[in-house]
Amino acid sequence: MKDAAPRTIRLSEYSPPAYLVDDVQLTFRLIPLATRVLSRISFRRNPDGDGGPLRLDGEGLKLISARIDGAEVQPKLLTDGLEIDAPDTFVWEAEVEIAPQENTALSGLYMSNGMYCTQCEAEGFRRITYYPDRPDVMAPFTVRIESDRPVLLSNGDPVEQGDGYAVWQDPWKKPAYLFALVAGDLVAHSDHFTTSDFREVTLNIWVRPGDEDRCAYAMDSLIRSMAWDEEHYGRAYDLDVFNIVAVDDFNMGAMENKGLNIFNARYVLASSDTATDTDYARIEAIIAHEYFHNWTGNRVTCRDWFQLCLKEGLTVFRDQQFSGDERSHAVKRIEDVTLLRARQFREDAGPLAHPVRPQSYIEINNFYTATVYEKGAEVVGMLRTLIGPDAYRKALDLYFERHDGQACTIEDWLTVFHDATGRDLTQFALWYEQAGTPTVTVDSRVEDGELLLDLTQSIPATPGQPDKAPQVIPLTVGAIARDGTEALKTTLVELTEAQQTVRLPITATDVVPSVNRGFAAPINLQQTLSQADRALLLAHDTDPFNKWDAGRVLARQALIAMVRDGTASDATYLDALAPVIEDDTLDPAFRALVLALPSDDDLAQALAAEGHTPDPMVIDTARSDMARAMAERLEPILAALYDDLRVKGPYSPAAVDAGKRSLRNAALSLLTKIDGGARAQTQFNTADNMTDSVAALSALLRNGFGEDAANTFYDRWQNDRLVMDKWFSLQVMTAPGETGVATAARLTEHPAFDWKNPNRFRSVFGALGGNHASFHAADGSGYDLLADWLIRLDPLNPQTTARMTTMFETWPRYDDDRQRKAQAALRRIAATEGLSRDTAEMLARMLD
Ligand code: B3K
Ligand code: ZN
Repeated sequence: MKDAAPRTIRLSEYSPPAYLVDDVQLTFRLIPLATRVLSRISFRRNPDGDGGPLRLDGEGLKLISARIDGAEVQPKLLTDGLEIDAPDTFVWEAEVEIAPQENTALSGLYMSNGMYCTQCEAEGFRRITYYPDRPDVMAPFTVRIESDRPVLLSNGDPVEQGDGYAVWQDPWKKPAYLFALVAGDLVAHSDHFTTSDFREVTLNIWVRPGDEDRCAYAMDSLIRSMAWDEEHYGRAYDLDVFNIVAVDDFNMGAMENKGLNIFNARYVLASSDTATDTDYARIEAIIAHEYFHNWTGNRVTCRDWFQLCLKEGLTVFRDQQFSGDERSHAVKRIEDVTLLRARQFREDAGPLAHPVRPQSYIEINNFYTATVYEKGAEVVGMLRTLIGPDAYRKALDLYFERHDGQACTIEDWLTVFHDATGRDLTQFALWYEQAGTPTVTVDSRVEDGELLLDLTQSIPATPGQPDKAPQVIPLTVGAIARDGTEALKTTLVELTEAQQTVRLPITATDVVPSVNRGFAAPINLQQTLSQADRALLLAHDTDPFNKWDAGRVLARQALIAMVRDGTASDATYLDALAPVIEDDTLDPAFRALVLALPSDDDLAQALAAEGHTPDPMVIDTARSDMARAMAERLEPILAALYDDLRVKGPYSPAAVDAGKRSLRNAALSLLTKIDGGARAQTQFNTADNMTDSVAALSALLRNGFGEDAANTFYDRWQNDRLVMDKWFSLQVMTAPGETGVATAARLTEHPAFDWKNPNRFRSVFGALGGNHASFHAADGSGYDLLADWLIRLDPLNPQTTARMTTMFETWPRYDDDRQRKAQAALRRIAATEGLSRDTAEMLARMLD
């Protein structure tokens, strides 16, 4: 089906709906190629609307019949819906036909391995029936499903079921994007939860038969999330049943449909032999995230899609708090910031930069971005830092009390904070409006027993926003004296001007300032510190984030010197690293992060920010040389860690054991550079869990002796789809130099490369994007291979195609030749006949 002519939607043009909906009743007669959807919808004219006819969204629907108050009508059919004059209150009844079996876009009602399932956010409901498919139209839904499948699910609570049918009722008003339906041959892993208001809730995780023994961790995460939300936000669950369904074909991670979360199977299913510690942590975070949406997203939803960060930024912030509480705040913060810098700072620095609340879009699915999610979460975190945890809780209580059942805006959100604290947030609101990562420069000196900081802030120009006003930047500042003691405890400084000087009392005469502790503000910090200053912070900073970051800056500077000047790896960095790595009072998970080098892409980003043109092969070589130098310099420590940190006893995914494995495997990765692969091979042969197995296989592959292990891994796991995704992605990601392109091309020929499955497609091409030297291969072959496959995928699955074009977003960083090749690849995709609106918008933004 061809998209209608692309239209730009603007926040400034928002107008309330002409009609509101009081009640929705749907009947589904499920048939793969001819499903009938019968709707009975009670409409009422919106007193705040601007009059006009009834306009319903609809896409690819075959209208069988339509009635208004029982009388047959002939609405005017448009390419993207229908229109008809209607009275002030009336009942609309329609019957439409759709073909879920032919729905390869995975938006609306589609089929995955014989199971019917839905994905409606953002605008998939209009592919199911005619409806005002916008989040500010909210209604209770009753859904009857007729099908031969044994398990029939929809939102809310079950009210009736019999042979071949089931009826579900969701009493809570919701927008259509939260609608869900599932019908399939499924089995449940069940449990229960009693809420703080004594509601007995049945919890079910529905999976394909055979997968039921891999649900325990997701269930455990769900129960912990439910308890956490009660304790920390006073939010209890509000239905008698909470269902989660795992689906193999899914465009993203998961979806928070009311009472019926639908998940990509990879974020539900886990067992120690098939899932890594990282998989477990992601499952925990995503289960929590979708559950937390029940209040931040569902009970309080968004007025329009420009307000997406209202639910996503807040819910990401909440899931980050949860994971920090469940595991380690320091480790979680470092991981989150690493991701923020890798994805969001990268987005902010390129052609796709946009504000946390964008001003316009063509396809809203293109704005489920790192900026909306991750920077959106940072903005919530900054509000909390500025007003403190107690005022934050008070504001959130007011938010839920005032806006329960409503579709809200960022203005509503900020007004709540203003009303709860009396604080003027006019300048703070710029965080939602201005794109770009602020740069803060810090010059410091000690004068009369005080630390003086000269601070400046500037925000780079981004597409459509040449000039920026100064923002409110909460900077958390401490200081460490030369003897390693703390000379200033963490103090909050509010930077509001382009230039500002602050004075802080300190207890020593010679100190190193520790600025932006905990990464309180999402900024690029430019602070002139010597290597010795950074080494002091790495050794002694009491703030774990800045302790880690001091090491990271040393590593980055050393690597950049290697890349630019061809210098040898830096002794100061390696010397500073040793005592931290062997300090067993420090959490092993933290030490593993200290040991990790910035990625090739991070280094390219850093070089570009300093005005240099990154050369991917030179970067890759430098990073590999540095890893070898680390291994040589730290060998005795690494070898001892490797031997001592072996986890005994049965596998547990909990943070303590996972942390030990992460440090031990970080040591293994370095040691494999110099031990000929002996340890990795032994570990691969004897591993009793997937974390150790994947770590060993990666180390072997990265160093060129992984071929046999990869084959053994394949033989063992060829029938397990989630593990096979790892097999595909590991080979591409670890392929040395530019060879990842050939590896990816070869793997696309493999019989198990089911390119229509988004997980499998991403396992090869997402991994290619993660292999910097290969994707940016000098001959352009990485760009061409990706372009070929995106052209192939686009007609089937525009959303996943459009999302994967972001692998090209950094093209302006590179040399002229690579730029030309990347642009040529992008133009070739853009010139494809019948290209989707999704992909066309992304290409236009990247090429303009
Ligand atoms: N809200 C969904 C994302 C929907 C993406 C639509 N393209 C999952 C989440 O953020 O929880
Ligand atoms: Zn979300």
